[in-house]
Amino acid sequence: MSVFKPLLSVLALSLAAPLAAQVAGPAAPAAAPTAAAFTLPALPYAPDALDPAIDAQTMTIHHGKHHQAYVDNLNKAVAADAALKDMPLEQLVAKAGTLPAAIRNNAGGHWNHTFFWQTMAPAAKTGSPSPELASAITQQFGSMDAFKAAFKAAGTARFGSGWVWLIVKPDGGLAITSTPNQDNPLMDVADDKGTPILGNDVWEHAYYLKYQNRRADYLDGWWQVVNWDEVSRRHAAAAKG
Ligand code: MN3
Repeated sequence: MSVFKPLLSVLALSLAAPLAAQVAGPAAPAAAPTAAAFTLPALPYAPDALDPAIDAQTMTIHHGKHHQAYVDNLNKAVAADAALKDMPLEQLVAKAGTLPAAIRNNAGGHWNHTFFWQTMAPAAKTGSPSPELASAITQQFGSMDAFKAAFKAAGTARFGSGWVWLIVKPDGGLAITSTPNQDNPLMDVADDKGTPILGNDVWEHAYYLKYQNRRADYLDGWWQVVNWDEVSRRHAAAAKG
């Protein structure tokens, strides 16, 4: 019987672990029931891999300092409230408008940046929009160029800090929207709700070291590193409902 025990626990772990965790690598040791702390995900590429669209120093500080701070501050805020201690990130985001500002800002910051890293890729590995996504973009915006122009316009028009998004609306159609601070379209407080499939961070910390005040140039350069394979995957998942 003892021979089968290790096999059984491996099987139990792999059944319990989320698919993403299994794909990412060996299963982590089972977490203690009380340790629900959020952690900084590793960048899916080297910090200099998005250069010249985004320089290595910006990536290192953005991921290692800014994103880390959202994670740390989210853990602090959640630890202060027993009712929120074990709530998944997606739920904190969905009800952000009913929660303290520290939770709204830092849960948003953690979700948004995790999404941001995943939806970018080195220029040689971005793939291209799936036929379904390309057709949906053309149908909604007229052409890929018109879509990019509208996305850039929304990004430059965002006053102060925030994000610009391409979302799948509840009716399945595409829309461009922008949110302030670390809000996102999954939040109850969003003006335009939907599932983000692409998003760009237009906080100055995302571009200032390389582009200074030229946010429009950052928005132009960023298309080189949009991970179209991942955006297409997310489009397919969201459009399926
Ligand atoms: Mn940021």
